[in-house]
Amino acid sequence: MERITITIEDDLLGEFDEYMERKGYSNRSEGIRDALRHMLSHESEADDDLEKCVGCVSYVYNHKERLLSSKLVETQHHHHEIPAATLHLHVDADNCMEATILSGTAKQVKEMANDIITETGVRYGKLHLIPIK
Ligand code: NI
Repeated sequence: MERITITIEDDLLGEFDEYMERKGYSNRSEGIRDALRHMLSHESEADDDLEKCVGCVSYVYNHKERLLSSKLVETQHHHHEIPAATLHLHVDADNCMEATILSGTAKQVKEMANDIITETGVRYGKLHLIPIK
């Protein structure tokens, strides 16, 4: 581990400190390391489709919507070569939230996540892609 010195405007540092306090970081170094990891993982998303990755795709949907639940299961079977595990939460009488964890190349993970997110009736779909090095 190396020690570095950085220069930051007071306003930006103030905002960063408030953010860290809200999130519960105990020191600036850990907050800055996480910010860098976040920045670099987003950068590599577009970089190399063959890179080994894990991903978490989260989304909300209405399970009473015709055929949607079975379409989502169908999507997972269609991509059965990609290891996946889904956590399901019954949010209220109508809505479900799912978080599906995927493992594969960046291209595979992005394609499967995209098939889920773009299904009609799936809302707030978002993929968190994490490169494994
Ligand atoms: Ni449910």
